[in-house]
Amino acid sequence: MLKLFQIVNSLPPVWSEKSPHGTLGTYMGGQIVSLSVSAQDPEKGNVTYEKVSGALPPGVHLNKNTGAITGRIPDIDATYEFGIRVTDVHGKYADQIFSIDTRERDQCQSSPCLHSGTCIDDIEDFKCTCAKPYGGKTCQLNCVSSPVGIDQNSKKIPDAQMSCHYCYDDSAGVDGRLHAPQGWVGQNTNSWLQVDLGREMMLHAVANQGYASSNYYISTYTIKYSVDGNSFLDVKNGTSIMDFSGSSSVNSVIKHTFLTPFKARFVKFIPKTFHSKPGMRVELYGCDV
Ligand SMILES: [Ca+2]
Ligand SMILES: [Ca+2]
Repeated sequence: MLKLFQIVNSLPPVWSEKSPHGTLGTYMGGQIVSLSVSAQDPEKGNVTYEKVSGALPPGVHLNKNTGAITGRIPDIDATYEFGIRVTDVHGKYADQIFSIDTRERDQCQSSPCLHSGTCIDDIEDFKCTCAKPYGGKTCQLNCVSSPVGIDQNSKKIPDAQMSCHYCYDDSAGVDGRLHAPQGWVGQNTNSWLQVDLGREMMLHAVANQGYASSNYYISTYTIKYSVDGNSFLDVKNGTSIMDFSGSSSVNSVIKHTFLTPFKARFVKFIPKTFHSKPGMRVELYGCDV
């Protein structure tokens, strides 16, 4: 009977005048916040807090026992409005609307792009448009001197991604790595050595050597490239297909920088003129896109 009397006569909690009603402030993306809302029950009993409408910023949470609002502010320009209900032990409640303003942070402010790259701000991120020949997240790489890793000494490109066509004798695609012990050997100008980079890259340069232990080397070769492995384009010098000079001896490394860097996943090396048999070992230089 006493309990029933208490429930009927229990007054709802009252939002604290000291609590920052309405807007809880403006915060920058990435900022860690620790705010709170509070209400007291006239009967001095415990109260709980619950969001009953709207939305808190993603990553920000309300503690139902303490009214604490904590978390990491999202990197976005927005106003989040939400209703919180405070309830006493008798089920009596009071609602209040709150809001939090968030501001996208300019991730370009610290000038993260190197070598005259242009920074573009993004959500929680930035993108660099790099000046030639630089690449990488912050334009930190010189793409002309960044090997993709065909080289025998790094083998970042797995064996399964090296192939060849009209290979001479038991020569295989994997033999075509720069600094490989022997080298890839084709039969004629219908032969080719192919490298699948595993992903699209922006390619800036190429290097080749001849076959190591015989006098097989390529005098000139052409390059075809593709993003899908089906339709290939020629690397051109203006309107005509570019001839790349090979090594004049088997072991010297001859490197060429492409006039225009190109985006590709598959690259074919095609012998055009050669000494004895078309033998070669290759590396490409470039950056991820
Ligand atoms: Ca009460
Ligand atoms: Ca941003």
